[in-house]
Amino acid sequence: MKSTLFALAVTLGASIAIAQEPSAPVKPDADGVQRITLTSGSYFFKPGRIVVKANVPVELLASRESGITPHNLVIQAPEAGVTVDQELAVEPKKIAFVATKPGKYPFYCSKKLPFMAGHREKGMEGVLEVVP
Ligand SMILES: [Cu+2]
Repeated sequence: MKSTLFALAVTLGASIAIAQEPSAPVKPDADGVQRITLTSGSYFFKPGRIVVKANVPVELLASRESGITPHNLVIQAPEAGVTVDQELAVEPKKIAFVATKPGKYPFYCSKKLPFMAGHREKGMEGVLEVVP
């Protein structure tokens, strides 16, 4: 019985994880903007994968968990017209861009203390997937 429950919990957990990592682009709002809420903390971004349509405006509502550890959001994809370097706060910040070129671009936190692994290495990295 216990193992059945455990298997069920694992299955549920897996389907929830899949639900959080969509492969279809975000549905734009009525005003045509693709809005995505992105949260972060030590050491993750959620969701870890963002799928958007090219040449459609994107608005990320990005924030971080409360706490003293600073985090930021960096996307260096000038070839797709996207360059983001923003400090994240508990209060969500609106980050707007239009990705012009399909492809997969990493987003990450560039915070790092001397002699320590950076936040990106610790897991604060995700993928911005731009589809045609
Ligand atoms: Cu960080």
